[in-house]
Amino acid sequence: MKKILKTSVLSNVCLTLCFLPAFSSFAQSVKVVEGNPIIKDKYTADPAALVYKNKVYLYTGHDEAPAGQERYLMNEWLVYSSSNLIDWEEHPSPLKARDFSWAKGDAWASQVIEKNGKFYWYAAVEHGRIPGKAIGVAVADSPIGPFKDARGTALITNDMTTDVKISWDDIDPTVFIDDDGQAYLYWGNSQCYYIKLKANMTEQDGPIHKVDLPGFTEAPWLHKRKGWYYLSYAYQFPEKIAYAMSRSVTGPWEFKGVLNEVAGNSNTNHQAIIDYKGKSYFIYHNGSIPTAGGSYRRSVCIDELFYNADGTMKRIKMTTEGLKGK
Ligand code: FUB
Repeated sequence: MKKILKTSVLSNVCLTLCFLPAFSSFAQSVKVVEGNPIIKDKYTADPAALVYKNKVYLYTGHDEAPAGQERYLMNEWLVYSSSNLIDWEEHPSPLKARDFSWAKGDAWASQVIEKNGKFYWYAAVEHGRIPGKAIGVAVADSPIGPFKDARGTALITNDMTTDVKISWDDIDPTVFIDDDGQAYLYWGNSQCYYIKLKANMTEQDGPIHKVDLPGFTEAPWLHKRKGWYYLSYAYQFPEKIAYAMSRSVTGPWEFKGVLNEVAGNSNTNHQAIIDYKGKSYFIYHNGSIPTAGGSYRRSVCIDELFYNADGTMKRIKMTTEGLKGK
């Protein structure tokens, strides 16, 4: 039987819960939280969110660097689900970097999308043989996994993109399926790239294209609303989030300026944008857990996102209260 805690009495408490037959997996706990950050018992980063069957699935990286270590230590991804964006249920880690047999580690940013009842997870990792970061694809029959490598090889490797002379330009995949069913993968650091995906979601269809965006650092996120395509991304460094708009998923993109300011004491910001139950939300990370929070021990937060009548987005107001009481 599922137990529910009263927020006012037992905040930040994990409970062992019941068996969830629908997904053939054990739910580990319910996070009863107040405000931002929304996950307080682990450091979480690089949020991606999926709305599926009236629930939101939140996929994050897991910052495991001990206090004082000023570099990323990320071995696995985490998944949480919620029906109200306040109470988050944690599920077992559905994917680790080393689940890609060709990868040697670094569970960096990722995104999951659903197509025809299957869930495709595009994730950046460090390649074991081809120097640099790479993007793999994992697949599952449920949004909480278990996920398995869908190809046995990387979809994108560093030697496929030679314009930028860094080894980490092939990171931060965002995936989007347009109204005609065509899927696109955007990604990049310093240079933004995109490809079309074949209908099987696991293969490249055609060449790699470059997208020129002012101040592009990394973390592209594509979404569409009322005939406008939005390409938001981490801008400059330390990162703000800026965005561009277009009438086509492949551009041309018109730069619209800053959407979110530097997120406190984190030099990265990494956003996801969703609509859920009639409202829009901006999900990002900062370093706001007081013990050792910072650029390498980050925490996922959610605040509301509002649009202007002309389709542009209003500047995000990052709050401590988050969605509590809304
Ligand atoms: O988490 C590792 C890297 O930090 C991500 O790939 C970037 O988006 C930044 O958040």
